[in-house]
Order: sequence, then structure tokens, then C-alpha cells
Amino acid sequence: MIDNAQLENICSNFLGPCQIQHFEVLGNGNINDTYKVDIQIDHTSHSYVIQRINHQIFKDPAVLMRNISLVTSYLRQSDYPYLTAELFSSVNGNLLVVDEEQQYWRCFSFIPDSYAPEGKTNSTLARRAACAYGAFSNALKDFPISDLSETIPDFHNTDLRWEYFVNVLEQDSVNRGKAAEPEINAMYAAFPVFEQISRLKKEGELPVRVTHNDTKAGNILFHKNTHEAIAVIDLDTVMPGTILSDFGDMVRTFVPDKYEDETGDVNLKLDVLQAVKDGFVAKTNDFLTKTEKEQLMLGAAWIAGEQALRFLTDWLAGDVYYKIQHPEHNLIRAKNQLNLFSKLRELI
Ligand code: GN1
Ligand code: MG
Repeated sequence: MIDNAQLENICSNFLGPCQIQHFEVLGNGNINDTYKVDIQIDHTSHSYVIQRINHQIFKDPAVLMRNISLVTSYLRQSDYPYLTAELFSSVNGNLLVVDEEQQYWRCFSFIPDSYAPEGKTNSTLARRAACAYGAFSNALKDFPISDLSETIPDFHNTDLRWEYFVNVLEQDSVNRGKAAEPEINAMYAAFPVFEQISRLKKEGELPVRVTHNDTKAGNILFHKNTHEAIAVIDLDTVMPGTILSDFGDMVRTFVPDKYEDETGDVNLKLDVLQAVKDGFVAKTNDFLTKTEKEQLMLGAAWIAGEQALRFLTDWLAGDVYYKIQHPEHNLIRAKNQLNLFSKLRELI
């Protein structure tokens, strides 16, 4: 855990000499470390978001920042009706500050009076969120896609993720294979859905678009009084992809009645599912192809299945990717996502 002095040092690099009045961990990110800091400037308190980028995962933080700058400038010049967090440059004019431990830091404006729901929302909030994610895709539909880099190459290449899973399973380096037998079998049973997606991609049926790639419930900010959606956040994985994964991640996180790391049977909230569909289609109907529209629910099952694959692989590999709070965390997440996958598969 970071202390006040360390954080103050980072902040000073962006904002000039300053004193932190208060800081707290923001959100439930599994990869980066995010803090909200309150700073007194000219007798007024200002809030910022300070974030340490996990550069084991985002291997080229400069490229990541370039993508985000390009996309947010483009959105601000379009008629996209939502807020975008402002990035601050360091006193040396860089969007990144590298500390003495070679950790990469960045600073955003904090969007005031906002909250992120993380899931378990009602259909009104889900529809508003889906409209916002849909408007995000719509606003970027003519963005010059070749300007964007892949911040994590092959992020939704499930074929490669499958190969990695099989390798990890064969090696079983931390001897966890036996304890996960039912989940491993369920994973194999999910494979035909991955094959279907892979086939559609190979046949050119899924146009490459600018996609967000992390359209979960926790990445939408709502206004705390009006409960209107006000911003799409976490643009780290905005890169070329298929719209099915953006629809899929919304369904994966808004529709179940459990958070992704809760135990117990996962049930679908069908009114919320309808709201996600309605909101997203309202904003994307004009430009999605017939196949994309027909395959949205395949996308939902795919993304839940792929997430199960990622959590299960990480558990079998000895928890090398996601942050965990306890030893069984990734296995519980995998069980939850497999359960969700089986429910979504019935709706394809
Ligand atoms: C990670 O860190 P966070 O919560 O924004 C992951 C997503 C997963 C998500 C599962 C770069 O996102 O792909 O869907 O955890 N991000 C990366 O909660 O791998
Ligand atoms: Mg993210």
C-alpha cells in the first residue's frame, strides 16, 4: 500500500508542490492501482485521479497514453454527449511520470459527483449505461483505426488464450489441476462457442471497429443525484476489435445477480438484459451489420466464457495476472463465470 508521502511526491510531479489532504483507493481494478487524491490549492480542495499503470501487462505505457489522447481528443470534437476525464501533463510536459522504482504514473481530473456501480444495477441504470457505451462506439465509428495501437496484443484472441490454457494445464506447475477438474471439464465443454467466434472472425463476418474492450458496469460513471450516465472511463484497452465483445462485457457484468467473484448460483436478470440490448441497439443500429446484430448474444456467451478461461488459467498458473484477495479468488471467479456462461449460452 502506498503512503501519503509517496503519493504526494507523484502528485507534485504533475501539479507542482502540493499537500494531500486525503486519499483513498478508487474502484475495484484488477490490474492498475487507482487513487483519488484531494489537494488544497488556493484555499479550495481539488480532486484528482492518480493511477499506477501495471507495465507487466501494459508493456508500452507511452503507446497506451497516445491511444487515450487520440481517442479523447476525437470524442471531444465530435457530438459525443458524455464527459471524458482530462489528462494532466507532468511539469516536464509528459503524460507519464516514472518514479525511482520504474513505476509509471498518470494523473486524470476526477469527475465530480459521480459513482461507478460495479454491477447489480436495475434496468434503468443498465439502459443508460448501454446507451453510453453504444454512443461511444457510434462516435468512434469513423475514427482512423490504423492510428491506434494494440495496447495488449491479441487481447480477445481466444484461440491464443486457449493454447495458453492448455499449456498451463499440461505443466500444472503449482499442482492445482486436480482441484479444478470440474471447471476444466466445463471449460472444454465451452470450446464450441469459442470456435464459432473464431470462424466468424476468419470469415470476415465481424468488422474490425474501435472498441472499448472493458465495458463492464464499473467503467461507467453515473451522476450521484440524477443517476444519469455521465462518462465512459478506463480507456486503456480501446483498440481495434469486434463490437460483440463490448456488448458481451456489458451483459457479463450488468445482467447477473452476482458480482464476478461471488459464490452461489448465478441467475440472469432478464429485464436488465433487455435494457442492455435496447440501450445499445438504439445507439448502434444504424451502423452495425446484420451479422453483428444477429450475433450479439453469441458475443455475450463468448465473453463470459473467455473470462472464465482467463480466471481459470490464472488460477492454474499460480495467480500471475489478476490481483487476488485470497488464494481461491481466481477459482471462485472462474466458477462464477462458467455458471454465467452456461446460462447465457442457452440464450444464443
Ligand atoms: C481487468 O482491471 P480491470 O478491472 O479494469 C481486465 C479485464 C477483465 C476484468 C475482470 C487489462 O479489468 O479484461 O474483464 O479485469 N483488464 C485487463 O474484472 O486484463
Ligand atoms: Mg480495465
